[in-house]
Amino acid sequence: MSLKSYLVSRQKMVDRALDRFLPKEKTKPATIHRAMRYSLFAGGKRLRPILTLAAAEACGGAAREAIPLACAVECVHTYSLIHDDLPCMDNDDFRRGRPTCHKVFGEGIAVLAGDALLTVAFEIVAESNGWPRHDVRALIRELARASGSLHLIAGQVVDLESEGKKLSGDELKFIHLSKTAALLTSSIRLGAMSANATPVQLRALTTFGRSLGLAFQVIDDILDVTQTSEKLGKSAGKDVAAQKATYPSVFGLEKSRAEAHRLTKAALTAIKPFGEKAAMLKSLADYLLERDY
Ligand code: GRG
Repeated sequence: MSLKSYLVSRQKMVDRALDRFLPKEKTKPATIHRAMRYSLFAGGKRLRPILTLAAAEACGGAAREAIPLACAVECVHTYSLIHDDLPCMDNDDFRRGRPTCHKVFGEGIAVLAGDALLTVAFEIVAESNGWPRHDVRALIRELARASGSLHLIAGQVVDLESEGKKLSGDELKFIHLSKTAALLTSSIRLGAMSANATPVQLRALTTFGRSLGLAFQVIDDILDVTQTSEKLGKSAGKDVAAQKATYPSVFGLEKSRAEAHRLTKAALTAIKPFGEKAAMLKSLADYLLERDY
């Protein structure tokens, strides 16, 4: 299967399942369910849930077994975007090609829509059966750690506290590892866990996820300076305007591009032992690197 058909088929699978897991728009109180669905179905790339499915397949599992975990990860990701866009955080008006949640529903409902998406993510994971090597507790712990104050929230805190400050390369890497790579790595690990992955498989995919997650953020930083808002579906040039430390601002564009290549290569080396079963993970990593910049 070509990467394009894979992406389309897996996006549809994820969207259908998300629609089943989320309360319907008219469920009372309708405002909150409309707001949750507004952001969740706003046209995200579904990168993280697709990585969950591809990792399950790389470990010999079936995408349908991994679907609840894939949906849970997308709910956490969407919550983080809604909260990140709030005026008290990054203050953004535009996300996934449309006005941000708080612009449409107001700040109070946007905060609650984020809270509700984070909560429903754990409800979805809790409903899965678990697997012999990875029980439901392990799955919940995995997602909780990636989303908590040592990872996703840690990255956001340091990011908030660093605005306008000059950061070292290590400080920048900490933000990127926490804010981006942790949830992306967990998406992959959860997929592997749904295929009853061995410790060796899990370790290899963790290395893959960490390098891919960092590469993804370096590329995202590059795109923020090289692309238009229209193309990105979110406000371009925001990092520069907010005097945020980014890979290009700390290391320059050329070094950032070289780093994205190096990290992608490291990611690909980690999944070599999976052979053909990891073909989609490999294509996805290549595709992310070659995003139009
Ligand atoms: C509010 C706890 C909390 C965390 C916010 C996600 C995040 C942390 C901030 C958003 C800004 C940012 C640059 C995050 C890094 C991760 C990233 C590049 C998110 C965008 O992911 P994509 O491109 O988005 O996969 P779509 O819309 O396609 O899902």
